[in-house]
Amino acid sequence: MAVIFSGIQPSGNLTLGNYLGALRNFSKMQEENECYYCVVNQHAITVHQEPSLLHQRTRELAAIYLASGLDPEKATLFVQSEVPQHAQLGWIMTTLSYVGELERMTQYKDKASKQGDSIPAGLLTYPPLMAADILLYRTNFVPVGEDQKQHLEITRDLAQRFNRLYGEDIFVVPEIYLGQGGTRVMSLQEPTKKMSKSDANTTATIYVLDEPKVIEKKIKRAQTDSENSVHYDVVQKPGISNLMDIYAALTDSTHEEVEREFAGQGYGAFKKAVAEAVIAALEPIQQRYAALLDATELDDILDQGARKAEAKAAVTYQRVVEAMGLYRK
Ligand code: AQP
Repeated sequence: MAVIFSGIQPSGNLTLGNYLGALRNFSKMQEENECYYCVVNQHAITVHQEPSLLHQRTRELAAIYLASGLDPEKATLFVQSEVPQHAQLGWIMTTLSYVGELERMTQYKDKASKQGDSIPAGLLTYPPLMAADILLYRTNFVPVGEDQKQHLEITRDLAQRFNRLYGEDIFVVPEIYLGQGGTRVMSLQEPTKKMSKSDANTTATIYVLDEPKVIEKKIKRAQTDSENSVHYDVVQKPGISNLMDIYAALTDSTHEEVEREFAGQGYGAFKKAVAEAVIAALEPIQQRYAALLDATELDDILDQGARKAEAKAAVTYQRVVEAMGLYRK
């Protein structure tokens, strides 16, 4: 069985980007693999989080994981801060990282540019913590969105660097798993920018928990162009191409098939179909989510998940500290 690890930050309400880029692959993978799925709250605090909101969103995100089909009998679901080896190994991976390679990360550059003169150091050291998350479980595949490719590359570099220095088989070098299409969902209002939970412009983002009427409205108002013809061209028609990506991902079709389906129809008909496809995917999740959020079962699942994750993480961490001479007796 291959080992799978992935995480999502409780840094805002989950978006359609998080769903298509990551979440929807998770439950598919649990059938035949050993899966670890994490609420990465220590990554979320690389920018300021209001404490009560962070607490609430941690629980909400866990409920969304389950509502989207994750089965705690098959996959391990846990909260990052409840497994101490993440922060411990994160520090070790930070000591192995070079400032230059961290400064080259586009996510760092994007997020740092919004922080004025006081850039939190955690934004820079986000990738070594992510590497630790993944490497602790001897992960083979990491299902993430295309935006995380660069972080996966650095994880692979750090694993190889560590193995060269301290012992060839301590870390497994993981592969990225992009799922079909390698979807990167873009903002509905600025389609050259990725759709993000932390985008202040809420009309640019479809949230997993948005009501159908809201979804319809946001898609209707999505930025397009004046051509009124559904064809794929990311440079000239980023808005319509983004909607085509979303529709293709949800209906398992290619861009050519989407173009054929909507040939001769204007953007109005196309947007209506996109909204219907999004609603059909999200409505069942929303219904299950409501029942899960307040159930004590959710705490039991997370308690048990943390214990299972720690049992595995502790084995890798012990090998790491022994290999490095980071122990006394
Ligand atoms: N727009 C996107 N398209 C495809 N995949 C996406 N992901 C995020 N946005 C898109 C994927 O969702 C997973 C979880 O992401 P994360 O919570 O770790 O952080 P992120 O990538 O920084 O996501 P956000 O929504 O943009 O959060 P904020 O605004 O807090 O930074 C990852 O697998 C990611 O690829």
